[in-house]
Amino acid sequence: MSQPQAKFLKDYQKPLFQISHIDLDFSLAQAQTQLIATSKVIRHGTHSDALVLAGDDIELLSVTIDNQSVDYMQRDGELIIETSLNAFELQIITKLDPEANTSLEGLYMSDGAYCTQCEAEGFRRITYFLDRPDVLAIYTVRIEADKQAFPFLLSNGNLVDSGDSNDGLHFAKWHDPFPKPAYLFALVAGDFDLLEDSFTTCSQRDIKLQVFVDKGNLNKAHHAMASLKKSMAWDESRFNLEYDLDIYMIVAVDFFNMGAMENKGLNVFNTKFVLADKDSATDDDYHGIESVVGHEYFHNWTGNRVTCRDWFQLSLKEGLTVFRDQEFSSDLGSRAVNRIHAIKVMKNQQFAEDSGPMAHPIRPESVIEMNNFYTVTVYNKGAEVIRMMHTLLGESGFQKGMALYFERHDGEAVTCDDFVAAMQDASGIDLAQFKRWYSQAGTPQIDVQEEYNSETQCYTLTLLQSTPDTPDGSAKLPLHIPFDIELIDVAGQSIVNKVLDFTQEKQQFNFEGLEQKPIPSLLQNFSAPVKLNFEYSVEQLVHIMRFAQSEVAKWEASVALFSQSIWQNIERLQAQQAMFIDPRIVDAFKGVLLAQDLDKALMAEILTLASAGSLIEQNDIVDLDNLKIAREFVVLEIAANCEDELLVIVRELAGIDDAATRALKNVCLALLLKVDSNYASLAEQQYNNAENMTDSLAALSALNGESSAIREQLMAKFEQKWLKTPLVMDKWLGLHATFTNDNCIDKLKSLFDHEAFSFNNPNRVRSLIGIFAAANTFEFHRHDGLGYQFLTDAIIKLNTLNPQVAARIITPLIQFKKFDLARQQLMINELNRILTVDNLSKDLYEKVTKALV
Ligand code: 7ML
Ligand code: ZN
Repeated sequence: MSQPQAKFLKDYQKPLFQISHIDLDFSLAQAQTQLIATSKVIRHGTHSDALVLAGDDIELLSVTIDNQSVDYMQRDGELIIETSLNAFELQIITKLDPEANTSLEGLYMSDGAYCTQCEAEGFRRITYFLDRPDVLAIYTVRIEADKQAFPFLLSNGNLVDSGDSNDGLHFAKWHDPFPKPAYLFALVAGDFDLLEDSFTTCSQRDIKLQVFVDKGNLNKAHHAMASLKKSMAWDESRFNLEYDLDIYMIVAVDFFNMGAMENKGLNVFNTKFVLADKDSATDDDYHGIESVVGHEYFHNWTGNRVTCRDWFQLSLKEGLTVFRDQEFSSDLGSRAVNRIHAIKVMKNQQFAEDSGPMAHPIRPESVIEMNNFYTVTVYNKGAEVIRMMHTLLGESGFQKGMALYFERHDGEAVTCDDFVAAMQDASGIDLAQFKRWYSQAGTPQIDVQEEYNSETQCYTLTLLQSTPDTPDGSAKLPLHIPFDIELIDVAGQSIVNKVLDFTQEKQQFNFEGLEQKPIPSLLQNFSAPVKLNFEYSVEQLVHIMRFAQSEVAKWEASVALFSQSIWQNIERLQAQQAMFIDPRIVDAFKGVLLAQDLDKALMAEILTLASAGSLIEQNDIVDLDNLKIAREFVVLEIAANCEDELLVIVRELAGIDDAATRALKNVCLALLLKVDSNYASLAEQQYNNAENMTDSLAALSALNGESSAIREQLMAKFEQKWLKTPLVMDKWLGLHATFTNDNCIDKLKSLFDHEAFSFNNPNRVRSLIGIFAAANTFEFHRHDGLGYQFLTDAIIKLNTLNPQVAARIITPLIQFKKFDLARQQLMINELNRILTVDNLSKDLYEKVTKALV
């Protein structure tokens, strides 16, 4: 078999044909689905090349042009039609097998309902087509199916016809007036409960809003509906963007590879990001739903009205839409806490990707399997790049840029360069150097030196930037870096608060007239996606925690304090010295517990001590065994020295119905259980008194550090209560996956046969296997290699069932360079085992081969 080939951005060519209209006529039936696709095709320019359409895994029944049969050729994944006509009607009849489609791409069944997922290249699993985002067509879709089994027949746009036909069948016809690329097409047919509402836009148009959920879940759809209405109002007030169709539908399905999909007028969502009530969903779940509903809604302008020219431009819509959903969450909730979450994703996940074998720029130059590029780099670093432009232009300059972008490109398929050009032209700010962020992979490091001259009263910061080489070979030129700083005096007063324009490889910044050496708070608010290398003293960090104006800076300082202590103790262990914690560090955390003026959600963030996984990302190589010992020691020292304060909080805040209060109380509870396992009774009490899922789950999670009778008993109780609620059982599976115990893997293997688990459902696989590999650091990296083996066995099984999910959960296995040689060898052995699998998917092939070079 020939090996999968990469495609390159530099090879982009305009489409040879345009398809202006397409009519899709679906006959959905249990055994087989037939689709008649009728397109208006127009030749672009004067060439005489054949029409080449993409198609995957579909059975071709007939091809006609202007009602006449034609000659065609098929080679792998393509249908080639020779014609000399310049404009013609092309009709293609195909047969599909959605029941057998476990990949959840194209047309498939989710729990008895038909649904589709076409981004990025799934439409070619439905019919032969110019399946590329720069081909925009007007869609008319007719769906016919059994009326009883499939009472709702949905597609994009407006319903223009519907009725009954023979033999218990009925039909619906939808028309979407907005030309769109094939990846935004959607079809859903099934039986649902329907929540309806409406929204009046700024120009007084009434929009019908519909949320479709599995039967019996109507009472869990209200938060998603409320989130949708907030999203619509926010996009009008902050971005001046109004909704354009008369109806907006969201369908929640159980089987879905990603979070959700922004199909025009008909979003399809993973149930995880729709269904919620107090008993079954945590505060984090509520927050996640609001942000994903927002994300998909915001795509209507950033993605749908203006779309991508080609898939290398994915960050054009995703980076921008993540930035928009982050701003939405920040405007509605706590800006600091939202920022901290975004920073954690960058430091814990994106930095890892950027230093591993899959490193790529936010606009990749080459791709084997597009599904592998829905990454934290394209999405989250992409959003950081947009955020830096926002920092450089300010809110009003940025909004002018957005307005110009829509004025120029509404209805078009464009590039990241087009976006930056609009920002530059609208603001007058030169972004030529800034654009390097789009083509350079890797995380830049900024080394900072400070100098204070008491005679001249001048304080100098010297900044040096460099980016390590990455396997993609992209250039590493100096970047335009907005570097946000605060200088604080010894009394805690703010002296300087500004964003430095750091553009050279090495640059000095002088601050005159300072009577004393100030304390610098650097890279505030994570103003650029870079690694900061500055040797803060304990004293400086404690000062920042007390006095910095920025809440995010306080949190960053607390992370640095905690981390420093761990690195020092690892060194002590390596030198066979006793471990030790600086009492000023303990005091700093105690100070947070006792603080009267700090937001509780921020206190909770500070007291959520950095995970092993995030510590691993701070250094190039890591001594994992000593990391475990040192982290346990430092956590215990902090917790034990704060025992009284922790107890007060846990007791006083119990039962208060507020998310931030719960977060603080629950992190304190977890710390108490580190101090003394007798506090398990507190967790038990909380579980038994809990009136919401946040508190129930926090109690179980606090008990997850070691095996105990109480844990066993409560886990069994939880299982019994929630056995028939899959999304809640995902939490239970996740607790097993993060159990820090020698028997963890054996237990996980036994859960493969549990009725709540199925390899066919991505949510289940992520909860049991994905979370284990990504979050149970020390069990995954066991010396005997059983963790790697466990993951690899699952990946091999998923290779045929669902390649996308298989390739997503492999991430921790390909990032092996940080670990000792013995572990590296074990990981490499497993990757080699994957390479020997028959019919290895392109998804896994790309990641494994890149890891093994
Ligand atoms: C990001 C999505 C995909 C993949 C959703 C699929 C999407 C592509 C889709 C942030 C918030 C919610 C979902 C996603 C996400 C990976 C992540 N177009 O809308 O980007
Ligand atoms: Zn998106």
